[in-house]
Amino acid sequence: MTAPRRLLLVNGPNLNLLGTREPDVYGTATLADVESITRDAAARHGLEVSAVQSNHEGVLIDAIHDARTTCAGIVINPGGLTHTSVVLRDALSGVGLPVAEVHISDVYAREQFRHHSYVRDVASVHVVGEGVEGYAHAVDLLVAVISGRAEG
Ligand code: CA2
Repeated sequence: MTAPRRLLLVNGPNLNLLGTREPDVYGTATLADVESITRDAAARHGLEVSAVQSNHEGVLIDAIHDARTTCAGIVINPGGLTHTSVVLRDALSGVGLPVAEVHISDVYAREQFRHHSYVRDVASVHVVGEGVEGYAHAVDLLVAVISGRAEG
């Protein structure tokens, strides 16, 4: 069966507030900008994007489960769930799709509690501290992983 020509973009809790507060940490781009940057990057590879942002863990998990049969890979910024959620990690590893973990800020230059990610070792791509353009970089790296899997 040929792989779906679609990526799932997941943004976790509070990322709907992008562009409204903390510009020194997260910049001034909005969630709509992030979605459009990701769609443009995916389009350069001939891929479409389904985007979900939610402040509710279960909504994110349902979207990840749905991607199992409809998407070739997942780009995710889990927000604060990065540092707390075994449930989200289990959903990502459960669907078995290639995952790119993105953080807008450099989490390793911030508080110690942001240094641990439950998602890290179920993701094959990691982009940290590149601002919202990091989503485009993550798409490029994820497409390379997907192409490698298809050939292998
Ligand atoms: O740097 C990132 O992308 C983070 O995933 C963002 C999360 C944070 O908990 C992670 O440690 C790093 C927070 C997202 C909240 O975003 C806001 C944006 C603007 C105003 C308030 C919150």
